[in-house]
Amino acid sequence: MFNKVLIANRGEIALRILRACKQMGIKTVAVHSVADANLMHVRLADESVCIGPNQSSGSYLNIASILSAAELTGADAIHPGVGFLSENARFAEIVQEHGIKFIGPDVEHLISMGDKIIAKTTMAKMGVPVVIGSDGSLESVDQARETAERSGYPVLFKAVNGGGGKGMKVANCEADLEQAYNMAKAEAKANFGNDAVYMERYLAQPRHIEFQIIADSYGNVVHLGERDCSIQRNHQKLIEESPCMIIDNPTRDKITHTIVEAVRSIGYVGVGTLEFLYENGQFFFMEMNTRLQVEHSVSEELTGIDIVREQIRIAAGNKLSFRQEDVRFSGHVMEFRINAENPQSFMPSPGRITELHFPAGIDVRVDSHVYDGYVVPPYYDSLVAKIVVKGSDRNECISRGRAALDELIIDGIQNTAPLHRQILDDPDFINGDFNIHWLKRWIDRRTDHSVL
Ligand code: MV4
Repeated sequence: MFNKVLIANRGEIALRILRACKQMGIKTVAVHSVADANLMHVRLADESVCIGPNQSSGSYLNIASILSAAELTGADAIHPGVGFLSENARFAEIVQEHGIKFIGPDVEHLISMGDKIIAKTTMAKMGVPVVIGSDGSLESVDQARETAERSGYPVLFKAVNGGGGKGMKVANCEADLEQAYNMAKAEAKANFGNDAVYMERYLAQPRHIEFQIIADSYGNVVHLGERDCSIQRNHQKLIEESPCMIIDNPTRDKITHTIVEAVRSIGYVGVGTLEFLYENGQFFFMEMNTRLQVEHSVSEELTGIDIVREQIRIAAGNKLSFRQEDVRFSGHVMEFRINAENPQSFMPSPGRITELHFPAGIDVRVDSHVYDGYVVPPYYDSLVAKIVVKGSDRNECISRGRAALDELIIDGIQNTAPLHRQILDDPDFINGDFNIHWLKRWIDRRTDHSVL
């Protein structure tokens, strides 16, 4: 096992990783920006190093600075957490070249799954269902027209180097095609410096469902079920839940079997997530996240498995500590992301927390780094807490969610808890009648009413 792990991240996830290390008897190094000297995990770590200025570009994204800290403290592994350098193949490569273990997959898989076309082609070859569309990037508008004819309208253009939905353009019919193609190319060029685009059939009302997998270096691959992440706004997830209430067991068994075999075939090692769109009873693979995710807590509560601990054990060359048959999925879990934002306008709301009380009780978990008097800095992601609740079924889970949100007190800054509380009373949400566009429409409707 590792002797000392450097945590190259901040906030709640850095604290989550620190807790796993402490429980495993591993020493910890916290690295932080100037603004983050007062973070809870910095205080709890065995050692800490300031790695740069407030802006992430000079600190949490500063490869040289992080490596110096690792060398200085004699860390034998680096956990990159989520975001920042967690999927950066160059970082992983440099870390390994310094004889330090990168707690994540091989560089090869960071590269292949980091390329959306390669990821899609690879998964399709392994039998994972993908959206029909072009084979790789499009060479001309004529090729786009032929592909659209074959796939069926509506179609969607996506930037090869894109991300976060930027530069996506829908063409509903042949008359729209040329303009959509040209606009997609122009936006791709402007945003990503590469005008290459590809095409997929457009799914109008899908849910976003992702599957958690864990693979060790001995060919053992297990899944921890799915998370329905459809409640999102501008590609920021607000609520995640498991299980997805509209998937039945035969459907789940079929897709998880395919995923596990695909992950084994490509020789992937580590934790990962396969993201799908789900519409009319069918799954379509979108991309693979080759890292720990913020919403991993949902799957942990559903299964009782410590995903971060397993991730660290696997990186150290150990076998998975359980088999698929040992995994028990019990009850229903929801995670509410509490952000330091105005719950109406979603404007960031940094500042000092003047009073703080977190909910607790049976099956109520709060993942948070903040404390009474903590100052939320304006420089980073505004996530301040994840409230994760479990019930024996979805209704009990919702009831516990309402009670937990009612109990939460965060004074001094605005936060998104009131929004979550309202969603939990919405009939569509309660009935499971939603898709990836539901929250935007719900907010627009609510805003219209409050003007009147
Ligand atoms: C799609 C789609 C509909 N049809 N692909 C947006 C970001 C990128 N990761 C995938 N995205 C989408 N791809 C096809 N063929 C709709 C989206 C999409 C979306 C996906 C997941 C979560 C939120 C979303 C919000 C808008 C659009």
